[in-house]
Amino acid sequence: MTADSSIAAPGTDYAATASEAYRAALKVIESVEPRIAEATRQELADQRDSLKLIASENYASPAVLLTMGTWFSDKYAEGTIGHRFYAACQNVDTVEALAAEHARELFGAPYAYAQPHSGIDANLVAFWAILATRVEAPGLAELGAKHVNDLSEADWEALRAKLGNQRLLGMSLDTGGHLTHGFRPNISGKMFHQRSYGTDAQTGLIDYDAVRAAAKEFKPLILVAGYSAYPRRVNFAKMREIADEVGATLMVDMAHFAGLVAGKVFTGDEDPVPHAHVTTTTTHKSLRGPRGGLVLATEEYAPAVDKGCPMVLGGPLSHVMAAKAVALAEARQPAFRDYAQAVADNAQSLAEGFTSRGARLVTGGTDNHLVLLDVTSFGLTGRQAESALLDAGVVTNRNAIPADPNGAWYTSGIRFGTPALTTRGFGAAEFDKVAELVVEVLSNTQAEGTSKAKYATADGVAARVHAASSEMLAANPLYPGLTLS
Ligand code: DSN
Repeated sequence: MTADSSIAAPGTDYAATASEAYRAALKVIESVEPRIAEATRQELADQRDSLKLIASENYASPAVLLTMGTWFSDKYAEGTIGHRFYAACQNVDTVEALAAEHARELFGAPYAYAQPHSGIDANLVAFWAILATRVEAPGLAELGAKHVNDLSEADWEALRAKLGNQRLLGMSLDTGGHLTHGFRPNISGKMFHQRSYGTDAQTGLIDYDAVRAAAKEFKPLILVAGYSAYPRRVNFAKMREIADEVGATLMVDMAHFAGLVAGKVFTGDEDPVPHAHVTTTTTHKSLRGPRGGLVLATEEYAPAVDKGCPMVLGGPLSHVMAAKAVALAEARQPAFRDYAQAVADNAQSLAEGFTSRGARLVTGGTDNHLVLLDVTSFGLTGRQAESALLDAGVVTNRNAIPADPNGAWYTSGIRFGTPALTTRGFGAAEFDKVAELVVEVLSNTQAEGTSKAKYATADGVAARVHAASSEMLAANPLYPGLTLS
């Protein structure tokens, strides 16, 4: 592992201390439910021995992981800092205030809210805060006692009418947007009148003139920018201009690339925080923290965001907020900038590794942390490619590509991300080798008949690729020095 991307930095006995802590923890778990202790050991072994290329995953430091395993988990603390619905929240106040302070300082945001349990929760807080700030919405209780799953389309129509027929314009799922950006089966596509903007059919890039035209015609209350599977940077200054032209609130979901913002790889027009009214993120992807969410906001939206609980959230996960504070403190260290730059550089190397071997990438390349490979040129669906790669110890996820002929289940793409293996110390040479191994698997795999799921890989290929990747993984160990026995 290179010193620059290390997650095992502080103290020479760090690995030994973490080993001791985990051995003790596993011993305690074993005494109650040995199968959970065993699964926990096995998960580490499996993660150590696979090429983790899922763009939304990473490896948090032992400091972050250990912070989650405490008695803060036992505390209820609904409310906000200094104003709780439960007694004895003084230590939770300390934790939440520190997480928010680190987030404000790291991202240069006027206000930060550390309670969301996930990215979806962060987006829900943002939606309701924007509605609460901009629309005088009557209470949802008016809909009566129906369970939300029982609402008919007519009920949703009535609900939208009560909320003032509000509109949301976000990036379409097949061009890289997220479910929560207005996808029809998601709550965001139910509670709002939604419309999507896509990407240019030739280049695969966001066409800002087309976004502007859609915004002018549709006049959304909320313009959502951000993505889960778009391999390029976004000009958030332009997005803000468009939002201002139509009187929309600009909400940016930076869940995928928050680490590149924190690490100052994305600056100026590419840094969403100074441009967006509300910015949401997860903390566990490129930001390399615990599983959870954050909301950043301007002064105007802060009071409504601060009501995330009880508006849409229950009791905060105080143990996770504590871990967010630790992870954000790590991300404020100079080494995190080196890490973030390496994530972006490594994605370039991976992309070039693919294109130089004749593979087709959506948009032709990348300038962020992810690469979207179109596997139709290998005669495969995303599902077949994902399974064949997994057989060889390469962990990826299938993903739709623009106008995907195979839909969102089978898909025609594989999404690769560099944050996790960069944490292990992989550099440009290793990522080029990763591209070579992936191409070796896919070019030796064939669809079986007309099935979109069945496939066959030539004998010996998976084992050969797994052996080659194991060598690279051994040279860049996960949690170096950490031993469980
Ligand atoms: N599941 C996340 C991802 O993989 O991008 C988004 O929610």
